[in-house]
Amino acid sequence: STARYSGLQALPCVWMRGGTSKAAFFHAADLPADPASRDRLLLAAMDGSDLRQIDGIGGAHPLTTKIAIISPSSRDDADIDYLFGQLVIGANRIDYAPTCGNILAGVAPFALEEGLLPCADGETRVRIHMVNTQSLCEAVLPTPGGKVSYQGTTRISGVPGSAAAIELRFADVAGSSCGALYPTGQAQDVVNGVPVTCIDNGMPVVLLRAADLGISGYESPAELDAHDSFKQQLEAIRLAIGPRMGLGDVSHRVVPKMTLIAAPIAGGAIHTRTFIPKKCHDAIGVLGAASVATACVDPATVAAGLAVLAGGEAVSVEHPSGEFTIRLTPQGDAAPAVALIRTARPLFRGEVLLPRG
Ligand code: NQM
Repeated sequence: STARYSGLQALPCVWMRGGTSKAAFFHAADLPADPASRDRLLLAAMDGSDLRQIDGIGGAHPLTTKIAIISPSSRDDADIDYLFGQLVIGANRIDYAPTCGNILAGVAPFALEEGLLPCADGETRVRIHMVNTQSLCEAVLPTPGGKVSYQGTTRISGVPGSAAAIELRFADVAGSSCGALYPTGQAQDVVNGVPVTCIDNGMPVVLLRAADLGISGYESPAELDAHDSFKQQLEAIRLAIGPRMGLGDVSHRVVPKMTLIAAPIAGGAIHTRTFIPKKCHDAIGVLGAASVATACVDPATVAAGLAVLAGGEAVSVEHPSGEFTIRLTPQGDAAPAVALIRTARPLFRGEVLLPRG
């Protein structure tokens, strides 16, 4: 499936923006079936070893060095399988523990454009099996005249301009990685003297009140990234709680994400700074936001007293570059169902070239 190019190996690839992230999309069929050989190829394509990723196409930031591997679904209740990989820059490894809800927004356009399933006339629903967490998402996107449409009036914080809306619906993502909505068995724990809420409604997240760590929670991401003692304290809490969340030793993993919360300042429900897990996010992840929103509607979590709930199903999560609205629909005793809007766009289609062997 790969072709020669002046002694280099050529691998078909689509570079895609999904929400506020970017990823290299590959067909599983174009990659080696053996995971070790596959990862060697992907790490060479992206450059996993260098912080600037100078010898590959990765974007030298966790949000722009992501990988999506796509195939027809192995499940009867899904159309497409989506395996997500987070390249850990400089560590030369790919973490398959979490999924990514931003890159998920690009999966349906990729699958339709690449002919993996047909487009309906009007709108198309694509049932996506998120292989990392073995959970399902239904993506709904406009396909007027049986073609994917990227133009539209939907704006999302962190992306310039407007585009067509892609709706993502998740009925059952609680405990996606940890097995339970509250992986430690309770809505609050105390770690190294700091009260936290560990929650997984699609993404394992640890919520902490910024004030409990001696910061306001309104600092810029750059300011927080430069605050060494604070970041050491945050990482110590993450390493201590990871095993109690059922994630094992998380020293080389990108989960759990750490979200600092503070009172809202822009009409939303909560204000956030999220670490993924060591670098501060310029916005917030999709399923990370879903987990944070879910914590906000439960008075037993550390968000109680800070979260301002407007009533209704929309929970607006404020972040450094705007807000992210998560729609939470109650489902009896189960965790609430999650729905949200993203946009996505293919940026480049071609072949990534690799040294042979
Ligand atoms: O939480 C960043 C992103 C993400 C992941 C991260 C995401 C999600 O913004 O589902 O979207 O948490 O590392 O792409």
